[in-house]
Amino acid sequence: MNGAESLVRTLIGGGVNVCFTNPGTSEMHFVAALDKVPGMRCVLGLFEGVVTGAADGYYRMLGRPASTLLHLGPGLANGLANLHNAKKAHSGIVNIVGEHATYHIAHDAPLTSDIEGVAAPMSDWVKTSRTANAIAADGAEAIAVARQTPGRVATLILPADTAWDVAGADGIAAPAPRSAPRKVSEAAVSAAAALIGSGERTTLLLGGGALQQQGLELAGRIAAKTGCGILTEGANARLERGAGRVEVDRIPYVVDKALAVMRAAGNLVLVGAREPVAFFAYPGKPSLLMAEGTRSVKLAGIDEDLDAALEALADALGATATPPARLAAPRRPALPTGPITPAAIAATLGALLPENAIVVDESVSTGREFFPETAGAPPHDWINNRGGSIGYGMPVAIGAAIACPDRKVIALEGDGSAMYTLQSLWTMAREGLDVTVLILANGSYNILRGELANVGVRNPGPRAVDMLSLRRPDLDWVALARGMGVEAVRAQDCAALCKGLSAGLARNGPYLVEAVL
Ligand SMILES: Cc1ncc(C[n+]2csc(CCOP(=O)(O)OP(=O)(O)O)c2C)c(N)n1
Repeated sequence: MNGAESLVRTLIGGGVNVCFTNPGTSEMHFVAALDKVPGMRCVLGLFEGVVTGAADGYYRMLGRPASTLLHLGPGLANGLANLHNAKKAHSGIVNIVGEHATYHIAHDAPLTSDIEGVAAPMSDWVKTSRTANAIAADGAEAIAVARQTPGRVATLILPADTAWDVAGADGIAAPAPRSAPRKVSEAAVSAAAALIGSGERTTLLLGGGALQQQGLELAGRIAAKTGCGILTEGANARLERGAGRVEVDRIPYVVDKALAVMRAAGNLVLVGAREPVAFFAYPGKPSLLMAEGTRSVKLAGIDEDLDAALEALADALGATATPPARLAAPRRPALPTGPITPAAIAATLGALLPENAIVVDESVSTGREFFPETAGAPPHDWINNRGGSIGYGMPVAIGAAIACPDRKVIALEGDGSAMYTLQSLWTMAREGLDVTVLILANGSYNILRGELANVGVRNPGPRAVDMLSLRRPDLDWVALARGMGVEAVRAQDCAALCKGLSAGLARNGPYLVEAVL
């Protein structure tokens, strides 16, 4: 057995059995090993941002890392933006990055670069495996790091000679068992209970694993008993919502709207969330989205057992048996008619979302009001971009579809964002993934038009305005999708949108609807 096979066996033995790849010469032994060892699902992405984003989406759904295979420093660099998003979402990923043979690096060949340096900012752990004998143990360590609570990005660099040399005796290492998340202290529970019981308006700000059914239900009980509010951060790695679940709002993106929400929220009890911060600084506006005079208490951090923390808090407040507040009643809006507007898209989604859908939301400015209209749709998951680097949506949809083949994935894509990683469509077609992509075709970087004004630019000139336009030429999403093997349709009004979306939802495979706004 060579080092590459030793690593593949270690990955599969450690429960990492999906590999999103974009290989090159230095990874050829790893690629060859994929055929020697049964049990690894291998998925090719035609750009590394697709590969890393897919691994992020896979983790978000299963809480289990996939691996990537990336080609030296440049391949890793191409994947960094979506690794950044994955890191901000606390997704566990095992990146395997090929490297030149150890003795070749000194010659500064064209593809030589400082891979550890490239990896460091978007990884939680980086290691170069120096020998075929070491690779199994290094691979096991990478898996153990990636599957901690919360998940972490582990980047393992695999020199070509480490991959092709003969590995040690059995060549497989087992990762250290996953340790249970830390339990919160009694002091944290009593401080949170005291704040909620203080008589001042208080809100539970939930994040991470607290956004799944058990945590939400406990928060709903606490809210019912005490009258406190419940809110989530602006972007969630995965939120379980829909009819019968505790309904929660997100903090809005726009600072003034966020501040109004936070004024109403009052003091905060943080549960897997941090004190909220504005995406950007704007002249004369605060960075921290906390209303003046309000305080926060941390009940539990992202590395702690959030459900247990909420359970302890519910217990301290005598709320464990209180029926949860804010359960969303089943509700479907009527299908809209006329031209396609953001509000009409919201209603169409609310009317058509299938049960158990996974919504990957990269709708940017079009989707700001999607939540109220979809809150009463059948239970579904809602995924946001926590890193703010656009181009995450379709790759994450790939990973979610591979993680959950029995569920419909719906990717809501601003046309500007979708262009970053449109190669995703080819992978969806090749793997037959059950993803319906809805392109929100407003022909512009619409959000940035508002941002020009928000940062204080008055009367922008034609050059500035042109930098925010996707016209000259117009994008033809139906042609782009068909060119990559995905069937597609253009919708110019609500009737066509409903027909197109219904067609996508009815089939078992990829489909794209271009909604012209
Ligand atoms: C990697 C990266 N580059 C640039 C940006 C800045 N940016 C934020 S939103 C946006 C445009 C998004 O356009 P689109 O997806 O069409 O949504 P819309 O604004 O029209 O709603 C850009 C360029 C970013 N967030 N990330």
